Amino acid sequence: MSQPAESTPLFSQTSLLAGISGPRDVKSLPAEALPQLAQEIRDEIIAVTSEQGGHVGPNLGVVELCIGLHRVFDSPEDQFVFDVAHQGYVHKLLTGRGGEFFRQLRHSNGASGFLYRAESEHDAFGAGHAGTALSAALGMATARDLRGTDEHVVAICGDAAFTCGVTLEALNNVVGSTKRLIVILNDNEWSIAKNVGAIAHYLNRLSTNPTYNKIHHDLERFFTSLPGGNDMHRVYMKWKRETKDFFMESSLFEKFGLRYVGPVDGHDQEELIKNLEFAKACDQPILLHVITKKGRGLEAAIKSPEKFHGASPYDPATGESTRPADGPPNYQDVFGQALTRFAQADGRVIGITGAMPSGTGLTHLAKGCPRQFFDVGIAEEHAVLFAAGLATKGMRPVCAIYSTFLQRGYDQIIHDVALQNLPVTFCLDRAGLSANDGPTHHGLFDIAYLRCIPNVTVMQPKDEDELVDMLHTALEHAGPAFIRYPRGAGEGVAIKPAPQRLEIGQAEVVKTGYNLNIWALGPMVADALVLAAEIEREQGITVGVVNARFAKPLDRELLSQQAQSSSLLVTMEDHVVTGGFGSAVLEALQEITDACPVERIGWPDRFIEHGSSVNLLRAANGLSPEEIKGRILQRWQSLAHLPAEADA
Ligand SMILES: Cc1ncc(C[n+]2csc(CCOP(=O)(O)OP(=O)(O)O)c2C)c(N)n1
Repeated sequence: MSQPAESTPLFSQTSLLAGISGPRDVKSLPAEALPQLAQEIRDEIIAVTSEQGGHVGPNLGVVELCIGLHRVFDSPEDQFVFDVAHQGYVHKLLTGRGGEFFRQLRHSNGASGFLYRAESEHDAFGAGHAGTALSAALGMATARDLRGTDEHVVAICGDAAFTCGVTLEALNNVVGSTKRLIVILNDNEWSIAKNVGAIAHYLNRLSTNPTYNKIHHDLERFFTSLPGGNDMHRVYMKWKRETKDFFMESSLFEKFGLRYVGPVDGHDQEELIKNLEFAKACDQPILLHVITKKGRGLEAAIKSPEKFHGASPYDPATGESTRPADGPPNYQDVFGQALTRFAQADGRVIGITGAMPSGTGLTHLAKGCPRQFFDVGIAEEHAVLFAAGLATKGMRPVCAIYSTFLQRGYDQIIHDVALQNLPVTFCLDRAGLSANDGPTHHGLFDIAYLRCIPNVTVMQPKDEDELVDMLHTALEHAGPAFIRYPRGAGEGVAIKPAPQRLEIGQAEVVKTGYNLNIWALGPMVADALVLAAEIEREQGITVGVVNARFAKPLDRELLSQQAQSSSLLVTMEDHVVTGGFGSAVLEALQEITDACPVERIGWPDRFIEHGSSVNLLRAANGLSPEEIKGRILQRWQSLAHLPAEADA
């Protein structure tokens, strides 16, 4: 494969990138300038991500591809649908979102780390979850056909997108939906970790055995170039079908009705543009198989593709993190290590991840108990159903899936796990805010979408030691159990040598109060203790704090006792208020007693943007400690007719 001019821009000493305010500027550059543009884009991505963190590897790999797309097609009339959309930085830089906006990538007021329809008319479709591009693009192409317009629709999918069921569902529907659709398969062999499964092996065979494809592609091109080319091509394809691939095996994609072209070197700009032109002229759905190198242009990223898929700030020279975590261990590592201990002690314990071994902490299990570890690819529906099957045979499966991605497995949770009351444990990392990533990644809905399901237990630990207790409890429990916990570091508490089995549905009083009591879930317990101490100091009101532990089942006995004796109950959760833990408390109280008012503290009923930090986003959404205190006191004062503590 040819190398781009990576270290010595030849065309000009002045910045080409600075002169790009939109796709028209990309088109107006002479072809000889494109290597320099590619180099400048890589430099900018490295400069910005080394400061802010972000998806380094995926973006460095698609520089030539995105330049090619903007040279050949006309965005926004032609529409690019990027799968996951974590590789959208180059597209952003070429569509007027460079400069300071890009330098503030993933920060409040800066560019989102994903594509976002509200951010630009060039973002034809927003994303953050994998596997959505092909279906969405097919919908757009079909709408175009029905409306009688003639723009191009291009889906850009990574190789791991083809491990998603939804991508395969879309593939199954291409024939019969539209006659014109361009699919770019951006194949770098990596998901976040190495891509897994039979399709990954198949793509690997296709890309490492280019001879067959080349002969086939050359023949196709030859027939297309003859007078009446498209007719000749159709005759050739018909012949190929009728000989039942006797002479030449069709690619998998051809069996789904897409013309297959590739593999194409995704860093050879000229070749890439030629192939994109060819795809543009094609009068049937076409898949262009483009081979790219994740992290191209940054040695550290090429050496460690998994670390540099999404990296925290780093030193570009060494690849070392410039903000090493020196605080308490992350929840994900505490979970991964504890699960490994449980799995070592009990061969029935199985860990399952949907393509996120490092993010979920399951790399610990993969190392410690490889036979009890399964990476099923980006296939959350399958992960849940696979776990259900394992559970029917007496195994104790644990699905480690981020809160937001478990949304994919919802029907399987209800229909396959809960309805059959199977003992599957779900560990939902990133429950709460995932600040820099934004709305596609915040885990703010899981309590609401889970607590309405019969048979399930939903819990959240106040710290990492309680997480281990909860995992132990869930593994001993006879039905489905969900444990949610936040991104990042724990509270810094020691892990007990032997875990404690918790009583399901029993809360813990961590501070005794009088007639104002806060019921907090998860890390909100620590916040509630600080708040309680402040209110006591400033207002002389004794405030109790309960570690709720369970969003379902609730501790109705304690709730009932406190409802009788309290003037106000406050609930605090890192979740939307709508349908969340506070709503569960309200519903329960309505059945127990009408007497006790409840103030619910949680995220408001709107999608929360990306932002520089959780604290900034809290402040922007009325959830700073001061505002929470203000709300509680205001509510308390509105209840002034109730006996004050000293008078009672
Ligand atoms: C439903 C869902 N599950 C998991 C993820 C986490 N995730 C983000 S990117 C990614 C891998 C994507 O690989 P690929 O599509 O090949 O693109 P590449 O990064 O290699 O360019 C995964 C698993 C996700 N975004 N969505």
